[in-house]
Amino acid sequence: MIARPTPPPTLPIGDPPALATATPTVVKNVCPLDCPDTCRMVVTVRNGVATDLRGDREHPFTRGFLCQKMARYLDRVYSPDRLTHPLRRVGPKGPGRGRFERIGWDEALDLIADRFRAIAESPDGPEAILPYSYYGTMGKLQAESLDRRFFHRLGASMLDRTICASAGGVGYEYTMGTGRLGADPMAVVDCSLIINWGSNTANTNSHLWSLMIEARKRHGASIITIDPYTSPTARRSDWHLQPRPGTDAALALGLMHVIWRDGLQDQDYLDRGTVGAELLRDRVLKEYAPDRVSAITGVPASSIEELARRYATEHPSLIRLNYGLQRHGGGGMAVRTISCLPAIVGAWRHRGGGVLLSTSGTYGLNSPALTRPDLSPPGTRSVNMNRLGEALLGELDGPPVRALYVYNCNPAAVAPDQAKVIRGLSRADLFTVVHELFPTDTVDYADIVLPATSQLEHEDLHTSYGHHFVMHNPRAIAPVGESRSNAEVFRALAARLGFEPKLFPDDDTLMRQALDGGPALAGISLERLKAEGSIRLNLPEDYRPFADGVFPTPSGKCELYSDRMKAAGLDPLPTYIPPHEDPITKPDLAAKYPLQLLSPPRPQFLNSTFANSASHLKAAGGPTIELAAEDASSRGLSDGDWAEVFNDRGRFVARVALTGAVRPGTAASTGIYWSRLSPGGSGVNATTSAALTDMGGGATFFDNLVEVRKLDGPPPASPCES
Ligand SMILES: Nc1nc2c(c(=O)[nH]1)N[C@H]1C(S)=C(S)[C@@H](COP(=O)(O)OP(=O)(O)OC[C@H]3O[C@@H](n4cnc5c(=O)[nH]c(N)nc54)[C@H](O)[C@@H]3O)O[C@H]1N2
Ligand SMILES: Nc1nc2c(c(=O)[nH]1)N[C@H]1C(S)=C(S)[C@@H](COP(=O)(O)OP(=O)(O)OC[C@H]3O[C@@H](n4cnc5c(=O)[nH]c(N)nc54)[C@H](O)[C@@H]3O)O[C@H]1N2
Ligand SMILES: [Mo]
Repeated sequence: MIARPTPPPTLPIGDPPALATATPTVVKNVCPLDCPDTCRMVVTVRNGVATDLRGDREHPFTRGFLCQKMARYLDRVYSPDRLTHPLRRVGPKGPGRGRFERIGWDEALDLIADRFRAIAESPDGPEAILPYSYYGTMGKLQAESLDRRFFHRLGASMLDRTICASAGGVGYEYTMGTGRLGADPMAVVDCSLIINWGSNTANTNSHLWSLMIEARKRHGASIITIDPYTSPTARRSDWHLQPRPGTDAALALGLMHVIWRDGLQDQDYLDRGTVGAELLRDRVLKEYAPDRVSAITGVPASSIEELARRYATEHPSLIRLNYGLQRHGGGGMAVRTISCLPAIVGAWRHRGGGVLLSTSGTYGLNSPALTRPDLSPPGTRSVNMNRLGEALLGELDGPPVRALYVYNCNPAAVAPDQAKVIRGLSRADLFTVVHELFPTDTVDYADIVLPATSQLEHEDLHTSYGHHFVMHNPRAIAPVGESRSNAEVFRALAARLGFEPKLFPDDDTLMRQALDGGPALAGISLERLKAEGSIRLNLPEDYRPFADGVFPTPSGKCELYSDRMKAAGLDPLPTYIPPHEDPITKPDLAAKYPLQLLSPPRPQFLNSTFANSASHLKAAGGPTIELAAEDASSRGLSDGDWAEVFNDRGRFVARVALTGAVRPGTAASTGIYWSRLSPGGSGVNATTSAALTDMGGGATFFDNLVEVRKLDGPPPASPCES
């Protein structure tokens, strides 16, 4: 472990008197994780130390409980493994001990500013500097404000933040005219039929799940899950359909076939609220009969018939459409196709009915004012974050990447095609800055490490992509050690580079600029938000966004046929696009690598966050590879054996788990484990591909053919101990 910080963290350094009162105070914070639930937390602070943290009973969506990850957040805040002061590399890059030395903030910031200035003034110019971030925190101040302004003002390369939601966002937008509006999550309690489609709701959206359970208890709502993996959600559902990975669009088209064939469509809604219904009807009646769909998806034709009938007749119905099905070559088209379904049966008419992908578009926050894209010189290149390996190895157009600045992200563990990413990060001539709370896999490749504050140590403003409340996160405790927030660091770097101070104002000014947005925010001032903590947006009590059949598309209707898709060279009608690595369409590849590997997150982790925490690791266990019994026995593998999972891109080591959760031909390895703490020093992303989705430039993590073989001898050691 590098640079173990000195305990005791129970006495934070530099505790300002205002925060260190002897009587306990209660602070209401906001969970910062990249999760739709954006919970409100009640934190007790004694003598400047947070001693208790729990879910807020008074918050209508949090309803008094936290997930198993955040319930132990104080372990993280006060972990002895926290980075507590800046570090400079003194040895070679890669995991190992003693390769950093402590430096002061002034020295660290000077080193970064000097290097950035030198690169910007060189013939390569500022585009040779690449920011790399995702949503380690969702807070607007720490993830979408001064950071963006700083890199825009610098003229650095732009980053296309495509690792998670862009395929589905674009696909949904083609159909609906917006990627970010959907059914009201709070109204799921009123639904009769609930479909979790590519969504492990019980773990990844546990507060929505609790409302689903309430709908079942209150009035017998049916919970259905469509997932090739028997996730915890699938296990607890009333009905689980288990399609082959990446075939969801075909399944949706099969449902449409049955609905139209049997006259179960809502003709009035179709006439008023859609374009292209006749064309789509012709296609599905000709091409997507249940038998053919069954051959593609592996779902029995009788199940397709039954689901279609129930979906068309049991209202209100909600499809919780999430990310699992997006991470395949045809992921955008799959979301585009599924999001046509509610218009065909008129589900949008009903309270709680329709599709729920994201609610983030309801806010109308003034994002341009916060991020200032206008500061970026016209024509600045954009780098797709899924192609980090290629970018670092000089395989993309434009100047070489000479400096990388990573924050809110752990790309060495979470990005696809890990071996290539690591080769890129290992370049001795690459200047890498990593701003982090912990010594992650990415920190192992940093030249300068900066310690970051936790959510209790900085202020922030939060929206959500899974409910309709805007929230304020006050600072509850002083920064641990010398850690500083992202916003503070960008202010300091901007000052060193001589950028205009008015572009880098204080937190209150930024929050005011953000709140100066659309009608849903009217009357929500910063003062009011600070006083109340969490405020529901100005939306009608009975929020049903598309009940009247009006959509923000060019035609004003739900576009079952899309001219814009045609213009973009895509099929204007919903269709099925097989995965890039589909055993049916790629038999040669499948002969070598026959198993379709899914790698969704484990319930105890948030992507790679918490995967270094002893208590979370204890609950999670180590990396596993789940196989169908016959796929294991044909390879001589038994439960608990050590195995190597591999393809042409790379390999990782895991224990075989015969859980009965996958069908023959599919495998699952849930994560995301840190490579530096894993046997053999690599994780599941050593096998995943950097190929992109059909639209939105999204990641294809679950579109991944592999083979599995027994390890000879004991498992290799991990590079570092946890
Ligand atoms: N506990 C926990 N909660 C989280 C996260 C976490 O890491 N841990 N991550 C957060 C983030 S960043 C996100 S983006 C969301 C993700 O939220 P979800 O989308 O719910 O998460 P996943 O588990 O990635 O995928 C959901 C399910 O899709 C399945 N799946 C895979 N391929 C297919 C397919 O082709 N078709 C269908 N129908 N299903 C498929 C997977 O087996 C998985 O069970 O959750 C957020 N919440
Ligand atoms: N194989 C596979 N790969 C995946 C996925 C998958 O399901 N399977 N999921 C994908 C998805 S959905 C996503 S969203 C990405 C997520 O990938 P990442 O965005 O990298 O998410 P995390 O792994 O949670 O890492 C976030 C890091 O940010 C740090 N952090 C937290 N708060 C702050 C802060 O205030 N300041 C700074 N500077 N740092 C902070 C945390 O300590 C943590 O190390 O991973 C993707 N990768
Ligand atoms: Mo994500």
